[in-house]
Amino acid sequence: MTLDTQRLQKTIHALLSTGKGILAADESSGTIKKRFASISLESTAESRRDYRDMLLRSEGYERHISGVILYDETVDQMSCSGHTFSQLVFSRGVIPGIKTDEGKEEHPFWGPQTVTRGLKGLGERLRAYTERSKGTLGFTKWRQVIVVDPPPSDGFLDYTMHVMAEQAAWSLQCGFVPICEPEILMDGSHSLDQCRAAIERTLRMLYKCMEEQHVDPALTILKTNMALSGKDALTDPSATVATATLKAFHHSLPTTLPGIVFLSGGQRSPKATENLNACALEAKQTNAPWVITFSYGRALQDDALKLWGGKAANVLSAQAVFLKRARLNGLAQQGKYDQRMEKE
Ligand code: 5MM
Repeated sequence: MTLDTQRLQKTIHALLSTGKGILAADESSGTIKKRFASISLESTAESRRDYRDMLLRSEGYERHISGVILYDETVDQMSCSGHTFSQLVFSRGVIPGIKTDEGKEEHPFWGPQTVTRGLKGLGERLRAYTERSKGTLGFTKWRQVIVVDPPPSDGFLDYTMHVMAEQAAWSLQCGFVPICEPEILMDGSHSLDQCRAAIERTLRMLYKCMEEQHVDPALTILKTNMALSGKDALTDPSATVATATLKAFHHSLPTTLPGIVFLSGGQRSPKATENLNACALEAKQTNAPWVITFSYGRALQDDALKLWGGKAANVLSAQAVFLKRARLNGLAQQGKYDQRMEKE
């Protein structure tokens, strides 16, 4: 198989540009319904279009955002700009990508762990995405969630990371940079150290599976979480988070991996920014060979969603809040964020 390595590397380089990160706007139908319920808005094709229109037509977001992860419906949905969303994003010099997993399913014996589905017919779906987006999509994203306590079994990690590696292989073959997202969940009352151990075990397994399937990590991006205590203990100091997170990465990641993009996982927006800043500084101090940046969903969107509230009259103020979060995270990516900036 011959890969278009040059195109893949160009996409990786653009996605990992200094001062920029990725917007995760790939909420599935069930998730966006929940998000809209929090502002008492019904989730319809029209309300979803209006919401994504608000975000993706913000003036100047391309200064801080290098890529946007889209959901199936959004790829060729018409935005109010008269272009499809994938074309709209692309026209701003931002790379659109697509969530390729089809969500999680219970396994008869592995509960509470669940297994991500979506491999069946993936090659065909990817080729269709190229057509549907008129060739604008540059990357894919596949997410597997992992519960920390009780700890995942080796068999579960082996199976799910093999599936993740296989979707990466299909993505590369179809010309997309695979963003692989093992998300160690914050839910529960586990300690930060239990989380760190789960990150290390999962990532070691992921790159072992990639090796077995001839997937070159240099052509992929990792999306994962920081080492954090469970949601019941959200007071972890940023410096502790950064030390544990980078330690886990140094113990488990290949040096050829180009970059890591963090998910926010339920952290409050300013905390996610503060922790990213600490991780960026720790990465420099420990000579980490990877670019480290953000690929937040909630931590970029929460404030804007609340302010928008489904009302056209609030679009400009919601866009301003979204831009502020994107800008502050862009600064945090460079280790230049200060909490006082929240008040500016
Ligand atoms: C935006 O949320 C994404 C979609 O989740 P579902 O498939 O459950 O609807 C999710 O994949 C997202 O890309 C990551 O979890 C990062 O989002 P957060 O909110 O954790 O930063």
